[in-house]
Amino acid sequence: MSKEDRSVLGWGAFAVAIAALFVGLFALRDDGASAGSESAGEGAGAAVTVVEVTLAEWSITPAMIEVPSGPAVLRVTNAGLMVHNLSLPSLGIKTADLAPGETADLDLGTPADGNYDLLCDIPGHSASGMTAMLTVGGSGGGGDTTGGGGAGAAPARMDWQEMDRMMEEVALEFPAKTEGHGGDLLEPTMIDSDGTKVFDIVAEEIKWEVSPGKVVDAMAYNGVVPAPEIHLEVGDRIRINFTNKMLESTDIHFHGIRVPNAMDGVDPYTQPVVVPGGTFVYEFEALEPAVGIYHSHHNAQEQIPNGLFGAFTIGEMPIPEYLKDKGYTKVDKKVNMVLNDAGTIGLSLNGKSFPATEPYTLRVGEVMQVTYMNEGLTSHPMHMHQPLGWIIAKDGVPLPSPIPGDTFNVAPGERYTVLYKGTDVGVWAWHCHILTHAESPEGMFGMVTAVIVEA
Ligand SMILES: [Cu+2]
Repeated sequence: MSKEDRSVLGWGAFAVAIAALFVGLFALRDDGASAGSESAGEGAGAAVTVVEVTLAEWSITPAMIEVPSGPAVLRVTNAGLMVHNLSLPSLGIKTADLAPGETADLDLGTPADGNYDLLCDIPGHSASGMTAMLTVGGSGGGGDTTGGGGAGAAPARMDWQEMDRMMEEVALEFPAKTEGHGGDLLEPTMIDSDGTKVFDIVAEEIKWEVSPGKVVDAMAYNGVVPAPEIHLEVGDRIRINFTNKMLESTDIHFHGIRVPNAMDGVDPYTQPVVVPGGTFVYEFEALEPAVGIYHSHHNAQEQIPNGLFGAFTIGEMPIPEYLKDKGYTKVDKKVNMVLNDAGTIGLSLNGKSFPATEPYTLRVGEVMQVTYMNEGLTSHPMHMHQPLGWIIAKDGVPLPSPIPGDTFNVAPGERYTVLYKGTDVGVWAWHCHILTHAESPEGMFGMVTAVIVEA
């Protein structure tokens, strides 16, 4: 009783659906005469109904689609800014993931009369509102006679006990176990005789479990999302032996790291593209402290959200004197939190969606340094219920004086380094405050975790 209950039947949407239906039918008559004649022997009812469907953040328009009995095609256009698809789970069919501006036909064949849920199955998107309902053969030709059915079709409200039960069920799963853990520190494969730290990085297409049972086609460096963190000290030399084992070309850009132009990873300008099976060697010196990211710079709007990102840090961000005076004398725990909202992985913290996100523990008086890194396509105001945070660095540049807050808005590409000191005991929620990135009528999901402060 979930999806249909959430879709709202507005008469406007209904009219749009009907209009789209007729446009589709006429279009078919215009160009489909010869194709139609092939199946003319099948007689009446063989005409294919074509309905235009538009995807965007966070809607499927029209939300109520009605087609007569018989063969039907949904012509799906992604008018949004992110990758979306249109899935009809009960028939096991869906479009490919559509980039912004792309159109694809979803051939329904000849579906049985009845109601079908439609949704974008990219994680988080249906919960954010990308659902619709398809009715086949429901009202037939006589629109007026459905008046009686209209009462039944009115959006029923989910009963509150059911809502509470689903929310509690998800909440109690946290922290749920899933396969794979990303973001751990990467050890050099070897140290060269001249002291150069050598790392091997392999880009591969993998299966990644985002939340319990939700396994997606991801792209990953060294098999995990986020990629393992590369950490250097100022003055270190680094050599990265990079191999592309994916089925498409790629390269690596060192976002926020000072490198020679030839190492900037922007094919075809600074290097040749690394084709499937190809390799490239990145080599440079760590010149100054940095809080950066390494990620793809090729088909990046897909490759990055699908998983090709990892932290790249050099040296440490200093604790401002102002905070030292307030008892922030040393960092006891360091956390990178990579934010994502798109691609196959979708709304997630460090490659996992609630309840599979990682909780963090902190004792009263201990200081946790968190670096938010946004590798998604939209901003995320990250909110911790307790304790208060202080921004000490923006994009790896120490601030002259720290900025306090309980919510820090992190735009795509930005990194904020924040200090939190354990203050009041408890399990404190920690989530993105764009609420559709964190909650749904079926419970919390996506960009939610917790910090557990112990005595
Ligand atoms: Cu968000």
